[in-house]
Amino acid sequence: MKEYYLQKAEANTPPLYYETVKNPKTVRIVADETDFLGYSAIPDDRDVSVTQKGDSFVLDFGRHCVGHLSFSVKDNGRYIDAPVRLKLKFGEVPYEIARDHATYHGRLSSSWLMEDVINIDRIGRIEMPRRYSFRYLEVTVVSTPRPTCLFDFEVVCETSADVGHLKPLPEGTDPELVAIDRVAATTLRDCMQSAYEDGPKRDRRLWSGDLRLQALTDQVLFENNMLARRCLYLFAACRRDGKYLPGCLYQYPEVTFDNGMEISDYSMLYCASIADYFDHTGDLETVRDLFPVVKNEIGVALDLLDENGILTHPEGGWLGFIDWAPGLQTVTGVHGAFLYGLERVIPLARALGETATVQGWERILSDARKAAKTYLYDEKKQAFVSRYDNFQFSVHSQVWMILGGVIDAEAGVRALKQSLESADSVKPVTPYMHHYLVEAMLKLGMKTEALAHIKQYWGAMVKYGADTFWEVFVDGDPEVSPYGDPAMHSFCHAWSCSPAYFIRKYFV
Ligand code: RAM
Repeated sequence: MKEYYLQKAEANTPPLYYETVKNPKTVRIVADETDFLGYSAIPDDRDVSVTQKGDSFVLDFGRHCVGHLSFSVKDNGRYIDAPVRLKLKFGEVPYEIARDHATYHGRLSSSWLMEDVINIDRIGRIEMPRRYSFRYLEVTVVSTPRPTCLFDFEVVCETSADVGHLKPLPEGTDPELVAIDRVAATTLRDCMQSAYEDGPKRDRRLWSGDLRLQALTDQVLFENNMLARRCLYLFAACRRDGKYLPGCLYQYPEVTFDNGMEISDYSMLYCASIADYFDHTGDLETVRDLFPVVKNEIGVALDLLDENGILTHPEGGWLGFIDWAPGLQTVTGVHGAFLYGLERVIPLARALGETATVQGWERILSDARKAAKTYLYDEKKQAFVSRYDNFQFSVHSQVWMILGGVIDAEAGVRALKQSLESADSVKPVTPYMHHYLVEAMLKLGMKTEALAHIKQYWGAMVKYGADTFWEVFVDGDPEVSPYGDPAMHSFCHAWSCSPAYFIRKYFV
């Protein structure tokens, strides 16, 4: 089956579209306390056409680019008789240019920080072999024997998004929503490559949790069903009997993954992605191909139900993801994601004529919801707080229980509002978790609150000048970081593109 899935993935590799971005402007990066990360770019009218050893300038390409950089180098009348050594530093946001990489103290490898030193032995056109993700480029002339001219910088941007397919929002749409939708579309565009990458700056991996939100949002923006299909098959190729799928996979040099990267909530969301894909395309053939994987994922979860019927975490692997909120307890969230995924795949079984499976899953879903109400809900508090999560009170638990269909709308609104208003509850830190918060609000009929939340949360990033939405965002607290250092953050992170989905589906 693996070979078949790989072939299908290969056959669904989408074409890339290219666009050249030229004529960057020279800017200066300056401290700016009104900016979220403390820096912004202002025009620089210095003449940088001839440079000497030690000179440095910053270029602004005017938009977020994912692609290959090239530029020209020539002498200024006298032969350059030694290599020209340049340092190139790339930033999606001004902060990354301002930040001294030597002070990086995060957990992930510093080699992700986008910086290269190159030696030019022969002047002419220089084509950089790596793909970068950036808007700003700092060029430092580390060494040159004689005055050197650096010019005609350009980027050939690449994406598998057909931007011609993107429809403008109807005339008269609230300008705040238009701005949020535009940034969301740019974010998704730049994460769409040969797979839905999580972020083109860093991991460049296909994560199932991110895939779900990207494919869903893509349905209302570029509609690259081929890419969605490819990604579903790529994961299927990584399936192992009796184990959850890996939470992420690598495409190159061949499709592979790390052991120990199983993430139970992500597995359920992978199943939900197949349902999303089916709802959008009606492509039953693909569902039939992928259904053994769905059955495997659900089967693994069922084996992990404890004596109370609550989903426990697998040995090894991650203890559920849910969000990067520090110290978050995830049993309730993971159980909710299981209910959510299971509810979504029942119609798939029905469409395939698997009657016994439908009946079995319906019974399990109902039992697992009852178990959640019995063991995860605190009647006194009127919210989901339990010993399973060390009695931690979080927005996350309420959201996933609502999405899992455990309580009715009235009780759901009460629990959710309580968790949002409480000073002691754990709050979401990623746009990814904020997506599910908005989804829970919509499920409860809180349409006004959902819209206000989109404007407040994603709208705040737009006000800070975001070209693309960020991986992590807690307004007023730029230091919140899953990696121990915001320099590692991806500032074009696909899981934050979903307000476009909400806007186009519910608010225009
Ligand atoms: C990070 C990435 C990715 C996410 C995982 C859980 O490495 O941000 O998008 O899915 O965490």
